Amino acid sequence: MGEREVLSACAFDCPDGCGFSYEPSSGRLWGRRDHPYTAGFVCHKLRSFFHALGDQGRLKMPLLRDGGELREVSWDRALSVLAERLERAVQRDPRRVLWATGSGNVRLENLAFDLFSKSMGGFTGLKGSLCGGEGGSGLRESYRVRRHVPPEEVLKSKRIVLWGRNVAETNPHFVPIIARARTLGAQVGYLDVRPTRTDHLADRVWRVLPGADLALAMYLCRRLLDSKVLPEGEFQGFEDFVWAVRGLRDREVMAASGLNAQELEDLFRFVSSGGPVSIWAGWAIQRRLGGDAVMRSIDSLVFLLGSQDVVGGGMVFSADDEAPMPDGIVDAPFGRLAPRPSVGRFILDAKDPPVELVLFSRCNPVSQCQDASSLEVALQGVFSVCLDWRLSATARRSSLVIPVAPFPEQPQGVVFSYWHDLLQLCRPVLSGPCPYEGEVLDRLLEMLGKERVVQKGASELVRRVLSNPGLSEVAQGIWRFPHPAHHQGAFRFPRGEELNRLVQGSAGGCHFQRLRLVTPHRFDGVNGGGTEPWAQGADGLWAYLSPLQLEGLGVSNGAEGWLESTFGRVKVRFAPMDGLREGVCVVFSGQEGVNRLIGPQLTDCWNNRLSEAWVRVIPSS
Ligand SMILES: Nc1nc2c(c(=O)[nH]1)N[C@H]1C(S)=C(S)[C@@H](COP(=O)(O)OP(=O)(O)OC[C@H]3O[C@@H](n4cnc5c(=O)[nH]c(N)nc54)[C@H](O)[C@@H]3O)O[C@H]1N2
Ligand SMILES: Nc1nc2c(c(=O)[nH]1)N[C@H]1C(S)=C(S)[C@@H](COP(=O)(O)OP(=O)(O)OC[C@H]3O[C@@H](n4cnc5c(=O)[nH]c(N)nc54)[C@H](O)[C@@H]3O)O[C@H]1N2
Ligand code: SF4
Ligand SMILES: [Mo]
Repeated sequence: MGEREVLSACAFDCPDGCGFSYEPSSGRLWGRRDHPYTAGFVCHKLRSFFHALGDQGRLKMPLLRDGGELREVSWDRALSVLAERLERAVQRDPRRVLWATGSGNVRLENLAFDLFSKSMGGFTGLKGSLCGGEGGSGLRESYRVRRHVPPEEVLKSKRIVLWGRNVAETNPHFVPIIARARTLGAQVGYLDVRPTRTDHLADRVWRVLPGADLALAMYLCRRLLDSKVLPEGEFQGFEDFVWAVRGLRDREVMAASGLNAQELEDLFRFVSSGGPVSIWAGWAIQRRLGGDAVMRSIDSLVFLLGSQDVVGGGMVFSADDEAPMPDGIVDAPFGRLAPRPSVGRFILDAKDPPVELVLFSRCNPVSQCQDASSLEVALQGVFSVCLDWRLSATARRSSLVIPVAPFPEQPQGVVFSYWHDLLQLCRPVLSGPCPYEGEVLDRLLEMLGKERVVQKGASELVRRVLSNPGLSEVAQGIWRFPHPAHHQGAFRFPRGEELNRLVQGSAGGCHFQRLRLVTPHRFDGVNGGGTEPWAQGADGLWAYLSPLQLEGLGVSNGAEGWLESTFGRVKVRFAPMDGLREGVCVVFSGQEGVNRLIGPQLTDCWNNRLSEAWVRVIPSS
């Protein structure tokens, strides 16, 4: 250990939750070896980020739009413009201010920033998720309390199913654990719509059509029931569920999944030939109407397999990352709620009162929210302020940009993983040119004659999180969090009527001349905060189709053209992707423009439907 080495943790929105060491004198960065999951390495994304933070071109001063252009202004000017706008809006109605947040960093104490809204009388806040909210709420219905499945339990699995979960690219520290499970005899199956690096980790890969998952899970349940498997343990709603799965025909499953009879048979044999079975589900499969039912059907499959609450078995999605949050720090901070996934539509339509000022913090919705076309229009009609450490797509369209310190330059805080169970200190390892966001908000409160409550609230939150008596120390600044070790309550099957309605709606291959748009997360960036040149739009957007489909459309590799949907049109270049099915078009997310193609429709709980999009190819003539 070097003398001046600082221990910290990565606060990116990434399941791995790595612990790292940083040596400021040499700029050396490495993964903590005493962190049970980091195993001594951190990924390229964190390295590129540190590189970008040291960049000369980094945003250091506020920018204010003046005659159409963003121009550098002094801190005093930026803050007084903002304070004046805030005062004016709040005097009329605090709900005229929209406080839009995201997952640019996942430090728990960010929650205390909502105290800013509360102090100002309650802005309009956001509700609903761009990420795993829909699937998460579904899985909470299955059991009264869900158990946490530690990743290392796969070492006890006989079958590991990566169901639309691209671990090799989005959860890299899972790779060595799964590889070890294979040496211990586990078989790995992978269901995805396109080839990925995770293919190399799997014994069997099923290439399915987008949206196939509900029909597939119901089919597998039916096959188990046909072979006279009966559920064990306490359960509810079984007969209704059986009625729904028995009503699903094989040809409907084949049409929905693109798999033939033999492939379906292989998949059934794979999951049913001996447990424990652990199924690790990804995010794209639940970003749709009924995403909760998709997850509950896979959960039902695991239940029927007898692999719930068994070491090495389980249905695992996102671990409960809100579990360590103490109550009573920030109660009812908002006067009104707007849907996070389609915030642009809300700004355009809001009345009583309308939105006149938008504050973006830790989010890049112009790139990441669905219905981005509407947001781009909406931002032309309101005063918007973007707090970010860099000039994101959203910052570039805002009226005022306030540069703030990114997580390695922030005061001590805490991060928690949605994959493993470690709570970690996230320490300041660098000093930078910009203030902490908490300080900016407190300054504004002070300018408006109010008490500085934000940073105090953040420290109190950290103190309360760390005073949880259930924590056990693993290493310096790392604790295990006491997640439930067992499910509690009877297993509740999903409602048959809803399953039937959803599966009928999702069945069927391609619409005439339309392709299903798939927008996966990139290997080389985190969401819409990527620091690589591609994420800044340097390379333009690439749309991938099956080689045969490209040929059929008369489009050559590298040719320019357009993708068009009901909601927008974007310029792309086309390329073939081997192994992609016909009727599918892949454009990576995390880049400005992609989400212009996706519409505003939400699920019942205001979660996103990012996985439900259709596009048409328009070749350049
Ligand atoms: N490198 C990297 N890592 C990340 C992130 C990142 O941006 N980059 N983001 C982080 C975040 S916020 C999240 S939520 C997670 C997401 O982690 P993942 O869930 O692994 O990533 P996704 O790209 O959402 O979807 C996973 C896979 O589902 C496939 N897929 C799409 N539609 C369907 C479908 O209908 N059925 C099936 N079976 N498969 C389908 C996609 O092709 C993709 O390979 O990753 C986290 N880690
Ligand atoms: N089409 C499509 N769209 C998607 C997805 C998809 O798969 N397909 N995935 C969705 C998912 S899973 C997620 S989680 C969302 C994520 O979308 P968002 O919630 O918008 O989060 P990020 O894209 O990570 O954007 C983070 C922004 O915060 C900034 N930032 C980073 N650290 C800080 C900080 O400390 N302070 C401040 N003020 N800013 C900071 C970054 O520079 C970046 O501009 O995107 C969703 N959008
Ligand atoms: S982005 Fe994820 S894998 Fe990379 S260092 Fe951070 S937590 Fe680890
Ligand atoms: Mo996410």
